[in-house]
Amino acid sequence: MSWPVYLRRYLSKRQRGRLLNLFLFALCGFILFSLLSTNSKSSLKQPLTRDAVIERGWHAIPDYTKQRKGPGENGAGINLEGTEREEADELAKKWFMNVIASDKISLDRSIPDSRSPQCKALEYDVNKLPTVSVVIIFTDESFSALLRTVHSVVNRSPPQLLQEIVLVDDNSSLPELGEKLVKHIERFGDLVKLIRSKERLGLIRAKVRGAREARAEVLVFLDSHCEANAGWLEPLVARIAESRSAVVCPVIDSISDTSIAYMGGSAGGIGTFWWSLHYSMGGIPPEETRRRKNPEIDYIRSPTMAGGLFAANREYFFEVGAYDEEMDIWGGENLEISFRVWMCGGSIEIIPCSHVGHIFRAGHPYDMTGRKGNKDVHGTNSKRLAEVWMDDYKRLFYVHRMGLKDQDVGDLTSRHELRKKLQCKSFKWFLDNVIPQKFVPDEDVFAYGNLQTVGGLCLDTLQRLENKGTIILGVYFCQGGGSSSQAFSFSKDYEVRREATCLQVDHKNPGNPKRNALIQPCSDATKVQFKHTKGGPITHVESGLCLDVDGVESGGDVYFTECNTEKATQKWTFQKYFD
Ligand code: LR7
Ligand code: MN
Repeated sequence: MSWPVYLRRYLSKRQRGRLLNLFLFALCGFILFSLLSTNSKSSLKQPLTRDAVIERGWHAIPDYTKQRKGPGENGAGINLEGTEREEADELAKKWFMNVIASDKISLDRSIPDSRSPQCKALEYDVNKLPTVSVVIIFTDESFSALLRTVHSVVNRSPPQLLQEIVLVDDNSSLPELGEKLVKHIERFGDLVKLIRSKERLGLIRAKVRGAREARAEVLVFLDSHCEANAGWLEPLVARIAESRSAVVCPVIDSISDTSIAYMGGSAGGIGTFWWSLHYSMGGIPPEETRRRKNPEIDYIRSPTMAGGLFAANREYFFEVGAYDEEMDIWGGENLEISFRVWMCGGSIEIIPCSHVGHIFRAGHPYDMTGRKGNKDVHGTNSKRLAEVWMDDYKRLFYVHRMGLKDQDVGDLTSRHELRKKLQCKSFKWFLDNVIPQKFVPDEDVFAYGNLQTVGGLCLDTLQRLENKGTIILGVYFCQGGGSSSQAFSFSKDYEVRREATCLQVDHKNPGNPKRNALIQPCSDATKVQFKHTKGGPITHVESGLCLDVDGVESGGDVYFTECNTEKATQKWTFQKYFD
C-alpha cells in the first residue's frame, strides 16, 4: 500500500500501521452496525407500537369507549332505499354482498363486544405472549371490506402482540386495489406489508405464500371480509403458547351480506364434515361437554375447521405440512389440514373467548376456474385429500363423487411422503378418537347400499334436497354401484338411514291408507325403528305398516301401508348384508 507523501513525512512506519488498523476497525464497526440495523428493521423484533403509529401521524386508533355516531356504528346494518337499493341489488349479482352499504360504513366502525362476561374478565400478560403475523389473502375483494378487515385488526390487537399484517394480493384486477390501496396502507407504516402475485395462486397457495413471508412466532389467517372483535387475539395466542401444536379458531360471528350488520354469536358447536367432503357444523358431543370444566372459556376440541380464520405456531404450521400446494383456487384445504393436524399429533380447537366476524357470501365474486380449465376445483382438491388421508374410507367419498374415481388429480408422492415422515395415525384412528359420533354408513350396520324391490327399482331421494329439511322418498331404476341418492343403511339402531337423515312415516292424515315415506334429520332422542330381514318387508315398528310402491310410472313415490306378505312390492333387499 502506498501512503500519501505528507503522511509518510510526519508518521513513522509503526504509527502508519496503527492508523490503518484504527481505520479498518472503524470500517468493520460501521458495516456491522448498518447490517444489524437493517436486519432489525426487516425482522421487526420490536413490533411497531400503537403509540409509534399514532405518533408518526399514520393511523389514529379510535377511542371505542366513546360512543360513535354514523352509518353502521355499533355493528348496525344499513337499509338502502329507492334507486340506491336497486343499484345495490344489481351489484350484488357480481359481489354477492352489499358493496354500497359496505362503502358507507366507517373502516373503523364500532361493533358490539360479543364475548361473554367471563371472557371479558380474563387478563393476559401481553408482554409475555409471542408476537403475531396476520396473513390476509384476497383476490378482487371489495375495497372497503378488505380495509375494514385491516383496520379492525390494527384497532383491536394489542400493539405488543401485532408484529405485522401481511396482505397477499392474489392477482386482483380491480383498479382500486392498485395504487389507491398502496396509498391507503401507507398510514400503517411498517405494520402492513403488501405482496402482489403476478399469477393467480388460488387461496391455498396464497395462504402459504403469506405464511412464508411472515416473521412472527404465531400466524393468524383471515379472509379479506372480516372484522376482528374486542380481545380477539390474546386468547388465540395464549392457547398456542400453552400448546405448540394447537391450531386454534375464533368463534366466527356473522356479518350480513345484505346489510353488513354485525351479529355476534356464541360458541355452540364444532366443525364436522360430510362424506362428500364438504364442511358442516355439529353440536358439542357430551364427552366434550363433560371435559370442559368452564364452558364459557375452555377451548373446544373440534374435528374440523371452516378454513378461513385460524391461528397456529408458524414453525409448527410448516412442520405439519402447511397446505397441499397442488390444491387449486378454493375448497378442500380446510378438511385436509384438519384431518392432517389431528392424525399427525396436533389438535384443532375453537376458542370461545375469541370472536371474529365474517361476511358470508352466497357465491364467489371471482373466477373459480382452476388450472387447465378445471371447473370442479373443490372436487379435485377433495380427491387429493381423500387419497392421501382417508385410507379405505375414501370409498365413502366416491359414493358421492363417482365421476372423480378415474380423474387425474396430479402427483401425490410428496403428500404421501409427508404422512410417512410425520408417522401420522390412520383415518380410522381419527374417526374412533376425534369424531366417534360420525355415522359410517357401511360399518356398524346390518345392511348397506341400494334397497331394491321388484322390477329393478330402488329406493331413491330423487335428488330432492334432504339438507333443506324433510322430503318424500321415491323409487328409481337401480343405479348399480354406489349412487349417493340410492345409498341407504340399516343401522344397528334399527334405523333406515343415510348420512344424517332417517326414514320416518308421515304422521299426518293417519286415516289415509297410503302414508308418505319421509326422510328427515335423525334424532338420537327419538329413534324411528324398523324390522327387516333380507328379501322381506321394511316394517315400521311403531305403526306396524310396511314400505310399498306402485311403480315409477305412477310417480315413483313410496309409501307406508297395511302389510301384505303376498305383495312383491313389499319385498326389499339391500345390496349388502353384514353378519
Ligand atoms: O383464488 C382465490 N384467491 C384468493 O385469494 C380465491 C379466494 N381468495 C381469497 C378471497 O378473497 C378470500 O379472502 O380467499 C379468501 C377466502 O375466499 P372466500 O371468502 O370466497 O371463501 P369462503 O368464505 O366461501 O370459504 C371458506 O372455505 C374456503 C375453502 O377453500 C376457505 O377455507 C376460506 O378461507 C373459508 N372461509 C371461512 O372459513 C370463513 C368462515 C366461514 C365459516 C363458517
Ligand atoms: Mn370468506
